[in-house]
Amino acid sequence: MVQQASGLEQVALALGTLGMALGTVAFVAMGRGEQDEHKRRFYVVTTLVSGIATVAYLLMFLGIGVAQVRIPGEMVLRIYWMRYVDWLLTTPLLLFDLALLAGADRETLYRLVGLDVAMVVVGAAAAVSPVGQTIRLALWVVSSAFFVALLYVLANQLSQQAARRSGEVAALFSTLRNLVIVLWTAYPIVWIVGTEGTIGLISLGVETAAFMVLDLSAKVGFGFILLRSRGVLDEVSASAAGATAD
Ligand code: RET
Repeated sequence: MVQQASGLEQVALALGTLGMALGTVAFVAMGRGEQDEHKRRFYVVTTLVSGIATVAYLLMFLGIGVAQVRIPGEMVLRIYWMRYVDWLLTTPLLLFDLALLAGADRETLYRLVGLDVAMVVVGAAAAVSPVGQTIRLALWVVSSAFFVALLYVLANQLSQQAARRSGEVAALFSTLRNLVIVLWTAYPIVWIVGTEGTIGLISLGVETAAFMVLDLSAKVGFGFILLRSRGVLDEVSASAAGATAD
C-alpha cells in the first residue's frame, strides 16, 4: 500500500490540475478560428503542453503515478513518477515552441530535444531506483550536466539563430528564453533538496507545491506570453511562408 498523500500534497495537486485545465481552455479559446498553418503550430503545441499536464496532475491527485521506493537504510520514499512522464512529453514541446520562434534549423532542435530527453530520463531513473544517496547524487550530477549543455545550446546556437529574426520576434524570443533559463534551473534545486535527493530539507508537501508553481509558470505562464503576442506570431508566419515559397 502506498502511504496516503498529505493535505498539502493534495491541495497542491488539486491547484495544479485546476490551473493546467484553465490554461488549456484559455489556449483553445485563443487559438480558435486560427487558419494560418504556421501560427496554428504554436497554438497546437502550447495547448498540448498544458493538456498533457492537466491529465498528469489529475492522475497524481487521484493517487495514480506515485510509488513507494525502498532504499538502503530502511528509508521508504514516496515518488511521484508521473511527473517524469509529463516532463518527457512536455519539455520537448516547450523547446519546439522556442525553436519555431527562433526559426531554428533541425540540427539545433534535435540537439536540444536529445539533451532534454537524456536529462529527464536520467532524473527519472535516479528518482525511482532503489539506490542510496550517493548514487542518487551521482545521477543528479549526470542529469544536470545534460541540463547545462541544453542551456548552452539555448544561449548560443538557438539565440544566434533568433537574433537573425526581426526585432520584435527576437525580443519575444529573449523574454521566453530567459524565463526558461530561470524557471528550469529551479527544478534540479527543488529535486535535490526534496524527497528524491533523500536530503529531506523540504517535505514532500512543500516539494509538490514548489513543482506545482514552477510547472504552472513554465507551461501556462510561458504559453500566455507566447500566444498573446499575435503580432509577433504573424511575423513568424509570414517569414516561414516566405521561406517555403523560395
Ligand atoms: C531533474 C533531476 C535531476 C537533475 C535535473 C532535473 C531537471 C529537470 C527540469 C525539468 C523541467 C521541467 C519543466 C516542466 C514543465 O512545466 C530531472 C529534476 C537537471 C529542468 C519545465
